[in-house]
Amino acid sequence: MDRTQKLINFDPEIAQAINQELNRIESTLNLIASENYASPAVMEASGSVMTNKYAEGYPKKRYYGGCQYVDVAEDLARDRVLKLFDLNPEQYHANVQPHSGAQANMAAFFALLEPGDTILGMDLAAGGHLTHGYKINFSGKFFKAASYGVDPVTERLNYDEILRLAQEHKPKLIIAGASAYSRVIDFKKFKEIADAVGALLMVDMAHIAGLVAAKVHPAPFEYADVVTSTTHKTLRGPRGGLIICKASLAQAIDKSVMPGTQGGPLMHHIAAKAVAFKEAQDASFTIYQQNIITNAAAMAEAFIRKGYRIVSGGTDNHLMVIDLRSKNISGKDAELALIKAGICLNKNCIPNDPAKPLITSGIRLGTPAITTRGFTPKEVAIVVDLIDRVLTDPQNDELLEKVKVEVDGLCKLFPVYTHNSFVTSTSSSLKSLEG
Ligand code: DSN
Repeated sequence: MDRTQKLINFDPEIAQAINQELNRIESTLNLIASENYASPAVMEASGSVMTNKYAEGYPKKRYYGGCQYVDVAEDLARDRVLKLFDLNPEQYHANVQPHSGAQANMAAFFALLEPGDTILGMDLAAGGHLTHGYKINFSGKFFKAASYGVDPVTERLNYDEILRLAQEHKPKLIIAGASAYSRVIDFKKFKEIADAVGALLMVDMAHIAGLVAAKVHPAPFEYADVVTSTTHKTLRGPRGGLIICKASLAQAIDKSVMPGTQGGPLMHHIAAKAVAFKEAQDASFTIYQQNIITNAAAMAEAFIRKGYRIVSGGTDNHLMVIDLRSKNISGKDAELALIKAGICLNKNCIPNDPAKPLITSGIRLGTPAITTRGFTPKEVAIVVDLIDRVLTDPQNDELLEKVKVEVDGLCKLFPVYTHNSFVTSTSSSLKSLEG
């Protein structure tokens, strides 16, 4: 009896929920910019017997016996992630234990800062991350958080203004990185600003880690003291976090992860991270990342042709935020109508949004997941058409049902996991969309 059948027999309710989630994945267009589909190999490792092992500490320095095999997994994960980003292990150190991006950021802050120190990060409302100083997050409660936004005209980072804010607030740490910013981030400029005010620089590259690995977005490592990331967005691994730092900070970072902010590491997830880092070293991964950008650019252009306003006028990366005010629909209502039609994305604030955060004037769209499915600009044009039809007549249930049928048909042509399709769709990403 295989593992799935055992679960069905023992716990049909959970087995059914998992099966329904699989069906949702297969039949929904996923445009959530921070999600992706992990490979069967990644999921095999994360569902493995390594879930059982307590391994507080680090390879060969554990507080528990019997860690010889999980040590292999953690050593491979640490070595592979440095190799993936072309980093010399004598100069850089990786910690692959953070359970999530938030945990990675918490550990990094507590390694570099004392409670009450000042940090300067991107405002959540302008496209920043929750853990970069939002007032009701730990980062805004333990630290004095100042924030920068985007230029009101260009809707891009204004490095002169960030410098001015850094001079005003004198932060001990400046944080670069965003969750809803569609333009290249200039890490060199951030380093110059940090140096000008004597601050440390942390880069949270969670959204763009896959793009950085494939060298389609500039890398932050030579400029940042510490780089944090998640492993499940463009990087397409299991859910989780990681930290890469200059070798001189290795001890401080390791101590801050365990015992500072975490206990036993999730060794099954660390094994799965190692698998994902191996996958990301394959030539097909570079082409996949290039295809994500090609698809995002095609999507932005198609929306602009239909009269939509993209925040900052377009995208250089895997995502975009659309300002829906001229379409007379809120982000919340757009999200609700689109999900009825089988299209999944999230409402999102636009810069200086007049609407409340649970309503919003915009939506955020990303191409990592549909590109994993094998979509090309041809399918992207169809997706934009479907979205436009929904947003033009969001109360029309008959139309939403009709679009849902078309979404279902499109999804069936590009299955994610069924019939070994993951192998097919990833190998289809071997083909450059620009060629
Ligand atoms: N919550 C994640 C996102 O969707 O971007 C990271 O902040």
